[in-house]
Amino acid sequence: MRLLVLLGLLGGGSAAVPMGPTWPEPVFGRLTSPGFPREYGNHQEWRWALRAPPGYRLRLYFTHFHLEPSFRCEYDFVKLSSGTKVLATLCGQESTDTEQAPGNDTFYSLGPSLDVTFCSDYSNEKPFTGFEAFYAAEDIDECREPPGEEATCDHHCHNHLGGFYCSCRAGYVLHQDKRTCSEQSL
Ligand SMILES: [Ca+2]
Ligand SMILES: [Ca+2]
Repeated sequence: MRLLVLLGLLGGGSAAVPMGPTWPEPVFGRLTSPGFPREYGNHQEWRWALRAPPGYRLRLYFTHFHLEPSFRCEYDFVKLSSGTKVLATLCGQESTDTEQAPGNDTFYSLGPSLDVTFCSDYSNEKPFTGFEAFYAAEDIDECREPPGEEATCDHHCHNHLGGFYCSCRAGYVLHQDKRTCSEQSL
């Protein structure tokens, strides 16, 4: 019997990795303007369509930002959008009343998609070195609802990577909608 157990252990050691839920591929990377850290050219138009697994969002921040400044960023710009919603249009080097530069801000997608566009116009008054940005997918904490919005769960909310689930206090049962708690009928 003991020998069988030992053989079993040895066999297990060489067996394939047990099947389980597949971990989402890590999503992360670096984006730069063309030619970075050298100056970027005129007439550039680049677009990156970043996608996170379901239940995740994308976080992006800049480690370098130096674009031609212009009123409302009409000349050269980096635009961040999620679906049809524009999150930011960025240019220059420092924010002013009418233009936004990223500074130390961190940007988050709404849902799993983040589109980054870089455009330059036909001229630069002096050389500009462009941008460098890093992004990564991170879990959405569904249990942290913004103030003023209805709670995700009636009673207890449990966040996990890629999703969440609800549970109820003793004496209550979870409704089929997986969010509502109703008193247990005897
Ligand atoms: Ca320009
Ligand atoms: Ca989650």
